[in-house]
Amino acid sequence: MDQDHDVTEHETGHDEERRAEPDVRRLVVVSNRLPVVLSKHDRWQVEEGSGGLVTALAPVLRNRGGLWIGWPGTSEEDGLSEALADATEGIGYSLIPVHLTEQEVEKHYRGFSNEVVWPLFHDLQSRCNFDPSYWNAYVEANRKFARVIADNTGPDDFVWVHDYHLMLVASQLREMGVASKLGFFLHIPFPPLDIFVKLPWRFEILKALTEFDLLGFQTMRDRRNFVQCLRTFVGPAESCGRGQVCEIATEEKQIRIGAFPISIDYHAYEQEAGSHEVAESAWHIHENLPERQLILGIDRLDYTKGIPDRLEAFRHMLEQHEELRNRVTLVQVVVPSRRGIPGYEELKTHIERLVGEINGQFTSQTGWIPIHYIYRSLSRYELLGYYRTAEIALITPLKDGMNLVAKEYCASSTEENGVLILSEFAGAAAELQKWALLVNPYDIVGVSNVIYDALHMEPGERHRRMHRLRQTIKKHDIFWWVDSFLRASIAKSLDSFPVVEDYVPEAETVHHREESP
Ligand code: GDG
Repeated sequence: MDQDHDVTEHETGHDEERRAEPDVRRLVVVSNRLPVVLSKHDRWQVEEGSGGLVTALAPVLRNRGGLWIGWPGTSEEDGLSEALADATEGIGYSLIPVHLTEQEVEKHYRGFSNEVVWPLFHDLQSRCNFDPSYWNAYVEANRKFARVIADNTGPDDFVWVHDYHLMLVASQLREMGVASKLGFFLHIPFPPLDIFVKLPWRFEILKALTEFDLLGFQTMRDRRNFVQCLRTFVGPAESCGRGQVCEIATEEKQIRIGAFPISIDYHAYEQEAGSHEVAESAWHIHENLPERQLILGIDRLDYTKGIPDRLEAFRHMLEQHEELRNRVTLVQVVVPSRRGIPGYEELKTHIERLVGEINGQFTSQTGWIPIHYIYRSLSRYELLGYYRTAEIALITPLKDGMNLVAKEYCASSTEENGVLILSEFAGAAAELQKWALLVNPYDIVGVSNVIYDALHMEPGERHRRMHRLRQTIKKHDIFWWVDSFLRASIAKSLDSFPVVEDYVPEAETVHHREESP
């Protein structure tokens, strides 16, 4: 496993600041989805989302003329552009929609993004559906994004594109004559050569990625995989530079490639975990599960998260250690996700069958039920209540770009008595390996043994480990992440985007431009 991700201050790019770079006026963020929650009653209501990315990027966009470009999450266009333009005033940056038809969403988002790239990049090639019509839709949808970017940005803007849905955008922008600086961050892993090689469009994707000026990956392992694929399919590529960011030169181009492990708003989690509402939620959880150690699993419904293997490991532990029955409860939260994509409904059925079997096997006369299964999204207070209450977090993805739940659990463990059990194959393991208990999620006996060890860990050791985990995450939080990406790409730090005095939202102008062909 990858042991080599250790970012030091020196490597994060104070040198970057010294590079002479053109002055960048505005930040333009592009992601598959706009960071808003839309609902329609008589008219559209637009609420700003609350994810980590929004929290981190909003301050750089707000009142600085920033733009966020993305699909609004609906194919219904009536009145939507106006509603988004109105929302701009409230949130302080422009929301610019990329309209996709139902057919495009089907083939670009559900098809190519989630039935080809998602499984392949998580090393699960047997789950891929390499339907050629998905590729055509992916190219077309990326072109639509590129068109909207080209129409709404100028040469002084820095365009930061996010994730695997939009890997072709830079090459299409260059074809359209856009010369602005372009950065890209991949939130999911980049697979090793022998897996990537299976992709029928491997050459096109690699070539397109090299049109970005900076490519960001979650870990050194992902970065290394990318460079190896580049050398194999695009040709000799010289690399130079040590540490987090390196330069790589192909025959045609020079690009910067870096590892930037994404993180969370540590202080927000720490503070909220101590709030009255969270304390109340934690109290209710304890009240219903008295005198038991709580093990927590929280995941989107996804086959990459390793939920069935985790349930089997828990079953194995209860089989081996009768004395733990009645004394330990696994709370498994599964958040509904990607409805309509093949495999997800079957996974849900599989998980629910396993939960039923295990509960049927062990539920006792005293009323103890080994697994509390929750299939819905928790409110923020509930989520933090579970983070604060659980003695152990059991996070065992088969592969994961980073896994933010692991970091959120630690930030919320304000009493520093929780134990983090973490898959070797989560990106977070590279940073947290020294203080988490690492497991191979495929090894059911091994995971079962580690759960047993965690349940019996001395308070002193729990505290020591959790303290170090929290320090690591605190030091490299989401603001550090944005900062190091911006420094590496445009030699600017988070707070060097000037607030525009007398800022007037561009809602009107943006709206008209977006409507133009
Ligand atoms: C992708 C990559 C990478 C979960 N349940 C509830 C809830 N959540 C929130 C968590 C966390 C987020 O969802 C899940 O983030 P993860 O990082 O764990 O996983 P992915 O969704 O797969 O994200 C991943 C990430 O991008 C960022 O780069 O780390 O590897 O796959 O923030 O808190 N939130 C609420 N209720 C829930 O029930 N409110």
